[in-house]
Amino acid sequence: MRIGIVCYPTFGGSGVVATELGMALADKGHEVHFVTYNLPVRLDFISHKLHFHEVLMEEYPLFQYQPYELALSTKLVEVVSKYKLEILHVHYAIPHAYAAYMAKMMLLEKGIDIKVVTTLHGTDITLVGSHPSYKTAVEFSINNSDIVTSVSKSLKEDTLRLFSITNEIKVIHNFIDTEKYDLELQNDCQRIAVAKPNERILTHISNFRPVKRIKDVIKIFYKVQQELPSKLLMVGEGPEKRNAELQVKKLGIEDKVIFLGNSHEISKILCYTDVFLLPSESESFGLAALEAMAASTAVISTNTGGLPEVNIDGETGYLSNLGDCVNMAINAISILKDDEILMNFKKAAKEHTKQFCLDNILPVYEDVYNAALNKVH
Ligand code: GMT
Repeated sequence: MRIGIVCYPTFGGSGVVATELGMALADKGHEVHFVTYNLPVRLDFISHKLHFHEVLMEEYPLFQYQPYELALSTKLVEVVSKYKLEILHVHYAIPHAYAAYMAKMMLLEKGIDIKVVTTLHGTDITLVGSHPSYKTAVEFSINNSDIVTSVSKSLKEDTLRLFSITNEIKVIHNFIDTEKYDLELQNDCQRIAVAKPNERILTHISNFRPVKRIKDVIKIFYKVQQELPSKLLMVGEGPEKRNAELQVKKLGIEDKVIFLGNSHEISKILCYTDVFLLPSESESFGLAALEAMAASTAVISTNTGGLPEVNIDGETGYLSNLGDCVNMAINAISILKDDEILMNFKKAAKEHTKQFCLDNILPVYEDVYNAALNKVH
């Protein structure tokens, strides 16, 4: 198949899923064209079946905000026509589903019937999409996509609750290339570079936005390090990072918290992590938690959104109510205080990721593309 993928090219979860999916499809022989404003951060040009088309913006003094959807839909018309694409798979509804709909309409005028698959990822529905400034257009683009998928049951329920949806929504969980993490675990993990042999390692990875509750990450770790020798690795960049650094300084734990910034070496960092902290306010799925689990890491998270579909309470880690840092710290300590308990949680976490492995999920997306191609309006 010839497939166009539209996504954010940044470190956010939707861009990661879109990129990993595109690379896997190309590996399987499909022709994949990424259309976005920058090269996606996880894109590895390992296949001649992978192409990248940059959406270029024109500066003009009149524009306070540049019309990205206009440039994107124009580029989509060009790429679909030139490379005879059959499917446009857009990740994150805003503004991608809207731009894809506009491209579809323009292409119909040229006699081309491009099929649009929209995957909802989370904040495009829960935080941003349902805002009165965007809601009507987001609802319209969801209802007018050929096929709509969401990355969790919880996100599907949120979408049905927040919008008037007339289209079907198919749940396809996010996935992981488990082999990549298996390989890393077999290698020497370089744990010694970040912690002493008697110290436990806790990690948080995100884009440090308010929804991730970075303050809670530090609060939980503060309690853990009072009980057990430990280190906290903070991976990522974003608006809450400066406050987190100040909080760490104020608490006097600067020697125990390491801020690593954005990283392309997530599997290497996770391979020596004992517990992953994700106390998010909302999380449609929690791809970072799944990545941690694939690296045999127990997860301490909130029970919000789709997290209970990924992290199984008392088995792969623990779930707590939003903001209950005391409970999250108690849970983390209960896992970390004993080698055997820790080992059991790590094993269970790894085992649980098998159902999310790439080989299971990829054919589901291929079926979705075939269903879209067979759709007649
Ligand atoms: O908030 C992020 O970390 C980025 C955001 C995105 O859309 O890029 O993530 C959302 O999509 C991920 C991939 O499907 C999910 O794993 C995240 O849970 C979801 N984030 C939220 O719902 C807050």
